[in-house]
Amino acid sequence: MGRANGRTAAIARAGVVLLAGAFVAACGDDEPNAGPPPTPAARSASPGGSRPPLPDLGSPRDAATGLEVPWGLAFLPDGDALVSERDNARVLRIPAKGGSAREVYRVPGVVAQGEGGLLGIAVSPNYERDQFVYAYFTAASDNRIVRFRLDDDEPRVIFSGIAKAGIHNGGRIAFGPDGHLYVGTGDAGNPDRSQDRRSPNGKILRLTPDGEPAPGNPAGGSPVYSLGHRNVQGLAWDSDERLYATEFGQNRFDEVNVIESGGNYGWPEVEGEGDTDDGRFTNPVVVWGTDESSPSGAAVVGDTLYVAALRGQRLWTVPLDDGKVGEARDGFRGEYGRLRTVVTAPDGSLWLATSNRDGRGNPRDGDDRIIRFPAG
Ligand SMILES: [Ca+2]
Repeated sequence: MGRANGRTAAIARAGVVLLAGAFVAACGDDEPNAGPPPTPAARSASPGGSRPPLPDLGSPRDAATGLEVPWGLAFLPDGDALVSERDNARVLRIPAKGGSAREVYRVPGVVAQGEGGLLGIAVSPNYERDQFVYAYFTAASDNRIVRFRLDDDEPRVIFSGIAKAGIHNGGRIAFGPDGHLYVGTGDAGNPDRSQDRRSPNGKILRLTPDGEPAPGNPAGGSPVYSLGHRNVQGLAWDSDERLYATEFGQNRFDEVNVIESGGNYGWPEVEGEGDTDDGRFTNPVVVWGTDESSPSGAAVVGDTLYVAALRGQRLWTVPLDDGKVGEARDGFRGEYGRLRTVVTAPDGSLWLATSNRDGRGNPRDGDDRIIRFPAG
């Protein structure tokens, strides 16, 4: 499937760049409360009853407060949430019906430094049968992925050797609709890794639930699914099983990419939209100025992509239409501070995690928090 979305995407980019120009001065990290009131997302105008209702962004409720740098968020089949805390390596369980979060696991061997620590978390799609939980974390020597049961002391390392650094550790993991585990990694400060097909850094990896290269990957026996990424921390699929990934830019442009198997997304040759070198590189479908976004988490509900922005301190809402994107709109600008993660729950609600205790934010009372927006 090609990127037949040029015109719409170009319009979206024009809109976003315009927004960027207007708001850059007011919305840096130093002014977390700047900006007008949040803009609730428009309800889906899609005809037909098959689309799930969009979450009601006008009805926020705290699902958990008093957290410390929540990073990964995933749901158990009963609707309870698991959240990982970056710096203290805890996994907490948040009851679906409300109530306080309680520690259910602590991942051994986590070395939290800079942006590294306990990062993404995922729940096995066969959890009712195998009870497996997956976590991506920064260890003493590398970034790695482990699998464990909540009542099991010893996690099993299923993938290791992802270079680590104080920055650009990637860390998002999520099971795709094909049942394989997708992993967003970063260049760990060495951009050359992103174009090196032998390196797991600066890639999206696709693994079996046992951590092996998934069958059907572009190069047999390789975990690499796509390359040329700088630092991927958001992964989400639409109803047609298209994968969207968010990525931090360096100085100028953050990106949303539609990920194709074997695609090369340009870093470090290209940041944002640029010369594709006769089709060798794939351009993003959305670009933002880094002040506007620094996009970490991503989620899709129906035909809408939500992106949680750290430095931009807002929730982006991007309409999707059969692989094309409409104009991105933002909400909650500065209201909750830095936003790390956004995930759709089994009941259709949208959960949003702050990151104000990560050393770059201004914590409010109750931070960090996870905010739940009910299905509309
Ligand atoms: Ca790119």
